[in-house]
Amino acid sequence: MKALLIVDVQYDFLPGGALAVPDGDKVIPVINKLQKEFPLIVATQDWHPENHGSFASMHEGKKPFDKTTLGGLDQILWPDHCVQGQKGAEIAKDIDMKAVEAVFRKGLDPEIDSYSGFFDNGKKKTTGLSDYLKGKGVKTVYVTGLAGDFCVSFTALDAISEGFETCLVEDATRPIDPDGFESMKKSITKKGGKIIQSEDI
Ligand code: VGL
Ligand code: ZN
Repeated sequence: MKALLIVDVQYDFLPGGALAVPDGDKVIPVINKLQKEFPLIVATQDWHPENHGSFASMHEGKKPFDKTTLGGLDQILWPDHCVQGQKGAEIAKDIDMKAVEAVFRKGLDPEIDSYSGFFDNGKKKTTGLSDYLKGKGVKTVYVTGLAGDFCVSFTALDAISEGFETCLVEDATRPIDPDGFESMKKSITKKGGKIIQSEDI
């Protein structure tokens, strides 16, 4: 059994959003077209309280993309984004949600960031995604969405650690930083994941 994971296709990651990913909207038609190939489709949603510790606005004298530590981990500071209940946190209406069986929210704890759809960045708490997929008999996951170098890649790495055969669908994602994405793709292949194109599915 295979599952499609649609990571964080939310307005704040699309052009015009608070943390816009260049060409982020280009992933939408690719993801919608892929959906028909999958018996199980799951989405994730970055869902921060307004005082989230990953926001530069919470740290005096810091600006977005500065570095700090949060909960003992290295942390990039972001513009305020995906604030619970705000428009920017909504999953883009152009993503076809009819066949999406569940949405896993992450990033709720103000004290720690959560890039992966499976665990927070300290691997302290699970979102429940791994057990959910295993309970459905999923063996292979295909990871899509935004941003390629952060939440998509961290989700893929955790999927590998959780024992799933893992494919990152390159044309169904876009990165914030292309160089960062190149090194994340190398980490994924080194751990046994695959980088594929949607036409390979
Ligand atoms: C993301 C940075 C901060 C993502 C979420 O979805 O890739 N990136 N929060
Ligand atoms: Zn976030």
